[in-house]
Amino acid sequence: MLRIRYMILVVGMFLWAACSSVPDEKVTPPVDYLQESQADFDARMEWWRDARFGMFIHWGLYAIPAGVFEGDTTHSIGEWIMQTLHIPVSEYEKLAGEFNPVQFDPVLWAQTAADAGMKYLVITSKHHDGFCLWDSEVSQYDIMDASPYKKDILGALKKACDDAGVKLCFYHSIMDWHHPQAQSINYPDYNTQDKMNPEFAQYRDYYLRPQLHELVTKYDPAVLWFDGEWIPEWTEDQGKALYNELRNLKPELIINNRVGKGRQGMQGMNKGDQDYAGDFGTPEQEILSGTSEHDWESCMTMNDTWGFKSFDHNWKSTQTLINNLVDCAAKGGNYLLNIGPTAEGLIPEASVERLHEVGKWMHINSEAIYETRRNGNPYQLDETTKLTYKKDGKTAYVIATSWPGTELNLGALKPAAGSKINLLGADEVLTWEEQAGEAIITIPAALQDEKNRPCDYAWVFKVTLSD
Ligand code: H79
Repeated sequence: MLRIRYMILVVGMFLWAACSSVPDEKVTPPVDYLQESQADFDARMEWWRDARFGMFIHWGLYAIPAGVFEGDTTHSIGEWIMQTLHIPVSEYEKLAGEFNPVQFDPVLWAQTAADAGMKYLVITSKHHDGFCLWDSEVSQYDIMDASPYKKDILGALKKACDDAGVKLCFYHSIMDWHHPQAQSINYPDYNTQDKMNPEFAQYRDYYLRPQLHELVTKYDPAVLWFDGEWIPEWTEDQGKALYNELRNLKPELIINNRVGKGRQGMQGMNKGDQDYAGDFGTPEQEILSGTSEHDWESCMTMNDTWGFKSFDHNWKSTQTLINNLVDCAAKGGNYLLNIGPTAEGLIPEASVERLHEVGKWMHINSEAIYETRRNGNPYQLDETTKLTYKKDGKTAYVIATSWPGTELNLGALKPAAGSKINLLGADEVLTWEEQAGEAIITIPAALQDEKNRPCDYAWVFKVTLSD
């Protein structure tokens, strides 16, 4: 008995010591992650560079009006409907009471991303409209407190993503049209975006930052993808401070450049005048015209909206999506391809069909995408023939997004002597020879018949560069 009491005492003291040694404030001085070495940066970015392909998900209250609010139609991007149709906060927020996505299937969403070959998924924890997809401790304007659904969407997705081997990441808007100490001050006069909220620091310190702490500590996201940083209240200094604060919470976290004020318009790369906070550039709806020495990710829609719009049927072809993925990889960037699920929780059929086709292509050809890096060699042979290089530099992939015909001239690309070149998805070793210093692959007659090719859309020739 005494022995048990003694053990309880010892265990109790141990627990007390353990708890009391966790201070409210960090006792160790915070690390200055703005001074990170190149080696540490490279190590942290490794999985992200290897991934090359991710899924963007824009999902929130705007999926309910889906482009039409009380008879008014927006011709702009759907998630901006509150702003573009001048809907007062008091009207828009009523949508929360209708948000009940009973058909949301997190396992299906995560599996859809994985099957398409996407290695990470970035979902809107909060878009500019301010509505939150998790039970935020500092907000009532969230899925648990304001909607009839009352389930933790981000929590369910976290589990599903972990199970599917997809890294969960969050988009989070710095701007907030709903919060009284943020941009709701500009409502209902929607055109005074330059009117600063004098209480913005309160929003930042008692709402925005606590929310980000919640997201990082509860869901352990791999990337935080900021947006809405262009508001005049937000400064580069605040961006740097937030970057450092979040990295101190989770050192391996990757954060986009919209955490600060570096980006140059929609092209998304940082201005060159100073070092800005953030790990990668964010071209929006465009792909860089060439390579860059910096990391970057092009985010793009599949139709013309991010958030679901019932009448937007302007879908890009699967061919275009694959061309874009290949173009990004060839130029050393990632491709973040968006879906906008419905208010019921369904991924639009047109998106599902295209993701399925991309997945079939990736099943054969993903080694030409994953773990590739930009290279000093050319990134393309011509407009439709792109090059990727495995990160060890030993293999190049020649990706032809239109069928090359009976021969393929590798131009400036030099295969190793005796390189066994083959088409991915087919074992046959292709003959090639050097003519006037350029390697020319002969493409067999059988492959001239589409039916005999291993895939549609784009064909990959694997070339050994050195042993
Ligand atoms: O989340 C997606 C967009 O909602 C967000 N970034 C991507 C990833 C984004 N925020 N701002 N922008 C994109 C720039 C968009 C400006 C426009 Fe408009 C919105 C053009 C038309 C609607 C506001 C209203 C500016 C002009 C009219």
